[in-house]
Amino acid sequence: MPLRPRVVLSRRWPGRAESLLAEDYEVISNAPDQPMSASDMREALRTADAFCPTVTDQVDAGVVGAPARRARILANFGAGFEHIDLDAARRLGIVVTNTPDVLTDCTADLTLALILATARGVVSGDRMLRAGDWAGWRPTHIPGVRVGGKTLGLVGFGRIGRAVARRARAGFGMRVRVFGPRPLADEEARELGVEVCADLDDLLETSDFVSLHCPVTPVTQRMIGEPQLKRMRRGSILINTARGALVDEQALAEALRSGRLAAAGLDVYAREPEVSAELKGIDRVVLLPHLGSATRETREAMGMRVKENLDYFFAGKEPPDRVA
Ligand code: 8YV
Repeated sequence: MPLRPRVVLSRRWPGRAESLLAEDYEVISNAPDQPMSASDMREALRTADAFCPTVTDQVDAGVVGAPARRARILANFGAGFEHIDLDAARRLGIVVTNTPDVLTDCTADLTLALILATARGVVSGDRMLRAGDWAGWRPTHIPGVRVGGKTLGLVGFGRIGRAVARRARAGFGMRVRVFGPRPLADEEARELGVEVCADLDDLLETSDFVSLHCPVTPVTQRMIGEPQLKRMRRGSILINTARGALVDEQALAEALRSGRLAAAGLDVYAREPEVSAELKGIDRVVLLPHLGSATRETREAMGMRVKENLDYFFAGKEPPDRVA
């Protein structure tokens, strides 16, 4: 094992996380903080012992299979890892890790922020006031919808989905219905205070708010398309803090224009950082630039979680968050 393994970071990390990493590793940081090209990433794998990508890096088979590769671990800075070709990594015996848990609460908080923002005109009100269009209080101004007592449907019920359910129930008195790939025992559902839907259609047809909390896989890609949007209640709201590729964005724009959906709150997009001009043209959509985990505390914790995985790996032990 190298004395101070060389680690390449694909983007700048918060200063504190970079400094702590540098105590035990030779850290090659990305000073310009621009996304790395495929050839930059291949070079990183050729010259370093570990590479730490983020969601902005397409670590595909061409990158993973870089000739004369030295790196034996890809320690992702982030929970989602659909941008890494896990099969190629497995074939080549490269370990892949991620950073679950540490971003659960912040991503759940942002989900609630989008629920409230879309339901209560938080962004449109701000926009109107700054434009000088506020003529004063009146009973009919920006009538939002009440969140308490409404039904929230959670598609995917892992760590983040559960954290959203807790907040929505305890904080806002919402009824929570869930649908996910793993069966939920009746007792667990009772304990969590959620109702289990028979299938996705059942969830879509019975929810006032639908919020997505599942990873992108060949099965879930574009799982919310025109037929699914048509099943949603008239006047309902779609929230997505998971991945843009789960949604057919053109069909979503159409559902908003037709009035089937009252609003949408999005933090993620199919082709980031591009955002569809159609969606940008619709006022009732609140658009955020992928901020789910964007708190100082969480971004530092993500860096520390990457370090923990590297520490285990370079000590010859199984990293705690190994995904391949
Ligand atoms: C991260 C995320 O900041 O962790 C995830 O899956 O979506 C974000 O909150 C991003 O992925 C960093 O790689």
